[in-house]
Amino acid sequence: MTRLAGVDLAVVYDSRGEATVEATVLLSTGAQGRAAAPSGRSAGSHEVRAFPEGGAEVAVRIFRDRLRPKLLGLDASLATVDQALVDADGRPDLANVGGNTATAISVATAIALAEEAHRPLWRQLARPGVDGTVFPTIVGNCLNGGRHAIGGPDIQEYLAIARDPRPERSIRAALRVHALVGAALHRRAPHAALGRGDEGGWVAAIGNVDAFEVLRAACEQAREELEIDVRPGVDFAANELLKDGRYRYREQSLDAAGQVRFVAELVDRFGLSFVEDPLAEEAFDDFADLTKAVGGKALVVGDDVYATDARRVRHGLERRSTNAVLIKVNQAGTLSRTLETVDLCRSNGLATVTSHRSGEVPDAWLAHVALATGAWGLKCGVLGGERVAKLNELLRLGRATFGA
Ligand code: 2PG
Ligand code: MG
Repeated sequence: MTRLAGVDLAVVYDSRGEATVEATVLLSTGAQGRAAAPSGRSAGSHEVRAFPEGGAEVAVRIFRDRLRPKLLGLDASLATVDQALVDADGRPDLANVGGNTATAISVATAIALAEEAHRPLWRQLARPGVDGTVFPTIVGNCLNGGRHAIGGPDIQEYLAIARDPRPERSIRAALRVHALVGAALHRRAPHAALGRGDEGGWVAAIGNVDAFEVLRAACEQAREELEIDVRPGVDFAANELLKDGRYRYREQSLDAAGQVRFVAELVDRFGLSFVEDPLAEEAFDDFADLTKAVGGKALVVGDDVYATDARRVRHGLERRSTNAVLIKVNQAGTLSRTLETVDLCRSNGLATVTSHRSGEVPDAWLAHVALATGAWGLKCGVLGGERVAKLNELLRLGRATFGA
């Protein structure tokens, strides 16, 4: 039986320059895996705690003193290691050892197991019926706002939704929209500085609705030029907009019914095909109202409302809250928990979108998680080395299927 022969954890930095953790796993057969965990900024309150009190340095100390002795010598299966991580913590939110510690060790273990089996990570994790030939739609961040930008719109993410069987085509389309959005923003204010936000999208002083017009025009141009299906999408991160029961924008403040109407109007006016977190994290019924109104023409995607937690997704299924679920490994804390949520979505007809975090690491494993889970989409940004690492990995996986 293969055993966990060595495991270590160390501090590394994410794309915001904030400390996170990286795990190294050694199996008794000699196979190794290494993975780092990312961090969110608009984190939902139902996701696991990324770090114990005190942050990444404390996480490493706790790992060395208390966690490592419980892991060494275990049967090296993902289920056993993930269960040991959860048991060692003792709390569902993993606040004692930290969700990022668990994520990094879980993913590093899966990578080591894949290496031992001489197969790619996606095949190691593949869900029943997934053969690795169906590639995800690219959900690419073109314009940043909210807590991912300084001086941008209130809405967090303006996205290009690029859909094509071949990843090199969808990635090219998302990159083209990003470039066209930048050019349009520069034309609107030729003397103003143009920056980039946490996820590599542009940051400009532009109104919430004007930004949709820029995005729509860029998508239309890219669609015509490249003959690739690319449409506008959005992540409202509405939890961040909600204050004292109202969704507050610079230009207006809306109650829940007003927010549902506003979002439905935007879907129609700008042809949005992807609408993430248009409502706050407890608003299961308001989500259902919106899905009823626009679910036939757009994906309504739950992020903070589900926090990649199977119990919350079950609650959403009962209420028909959304038709899609965002999947973030470090919201759940382990790959096993993540795959449980994915399997629940797959058996109930909910689309899944595998997602990065705003503070990312330059690892590429996320592309494999998307492919392995038959994800409808991969949301990983389009620019910045930590985002491009995932896209380039998807290109490599695409070549394995479609040839050079
Ligand atoms: C989101 C994510 C990633 P964060 O809201 O979907 O885009 O942001 O990682 O800050 O939670
Ligand atoms: Mg989100």
